Amino acid sequence: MKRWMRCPVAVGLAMAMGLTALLAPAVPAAEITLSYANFPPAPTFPCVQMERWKTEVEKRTAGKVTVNTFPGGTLLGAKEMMDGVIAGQADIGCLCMAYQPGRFVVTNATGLPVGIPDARTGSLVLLDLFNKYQPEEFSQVKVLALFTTAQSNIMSKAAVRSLEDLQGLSLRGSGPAAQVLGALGANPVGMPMSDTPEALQKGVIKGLLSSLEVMKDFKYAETCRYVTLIDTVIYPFAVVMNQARWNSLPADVKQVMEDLVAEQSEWTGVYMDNHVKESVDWSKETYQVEVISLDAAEKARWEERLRTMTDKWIGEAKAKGLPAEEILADIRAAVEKHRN
Ligand code: DTR
Repeated sequence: MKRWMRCPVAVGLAMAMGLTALLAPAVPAAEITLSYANFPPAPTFPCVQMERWKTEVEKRTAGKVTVNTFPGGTLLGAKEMMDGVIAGQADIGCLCMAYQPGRFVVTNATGLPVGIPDARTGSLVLLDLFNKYQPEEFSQVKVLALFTTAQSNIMSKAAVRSLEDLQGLSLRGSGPAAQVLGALGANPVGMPMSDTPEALQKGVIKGLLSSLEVMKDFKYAETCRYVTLIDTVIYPFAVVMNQARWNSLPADVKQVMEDLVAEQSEWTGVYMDNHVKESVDWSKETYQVEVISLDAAEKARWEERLRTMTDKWIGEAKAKGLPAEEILADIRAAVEKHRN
């Protein structure tokens, strides 16, 4: 008999351990580990949707897949996301397509003033558009989700009540939103959202044009005490996966992710729409933010200024051999189809 077997405590312990091992549910160690990069800080909507996707994938694959998330640009920054994923620096990445207007011409058409009323509708429109046109710029990745922000509005340190108040005002906006600012006579300052808090702090910009959930998530309400409702363009986002990594996944895991594409896209839109409302209420209560609405005559003046933006995009798209008018007609039809 081995020495430890003579000790009843040790024998009891060994038996208990054996029993525990037998009774323990068979939780397989994760066979697949995926890295998921994101550019803004953890509490913001692109990261909230990332954590939701991680939770669902881990649950639905019963522990076979583990997703390690990297918010705040810790793995890839805003503008290196697509190339970083293609190069395999991250398996998955979340990118704002408006930050690279010339690269994502088809999907960025959703960022024109085409009347997308909310993020849920925008997300479903974007998905339809992608499925129909399968743009070339995504040929090296697998798309896992597509969603948009809610409409953009002005957040500013000083009140903007008319077009005159906006002239020459340095406001931050990227891609189509920067074009909106330019057309309205503001001084557009282009930068990703992740660089905006510092620029606002330093006074380089006097406000921004974006969806209003950022008033709470980035605490912009602390510095921007005015919101001017203009309900203009949305920003489109994509979540993409390295193609070789996708190809290497077993069929059952792929199926879980395929099933999630439309679900996750719509979930994110709905989350965004609800969160915008919470953020505006929070900003009014916490910082007495004033929400300014334009009257019909003033609004008409603003809209008039935006007419040329779509024409400019049509020219660019046609130069790339894209069926520009058809794309716009498809977007407008999809808005009517998905609108609540
Ligand atoms: N409106 C776009 C995208 C955007 C909206 N909310 C967030 C939060 C975190 C990152 C990006 C965004 C923008 O202004 O960049």
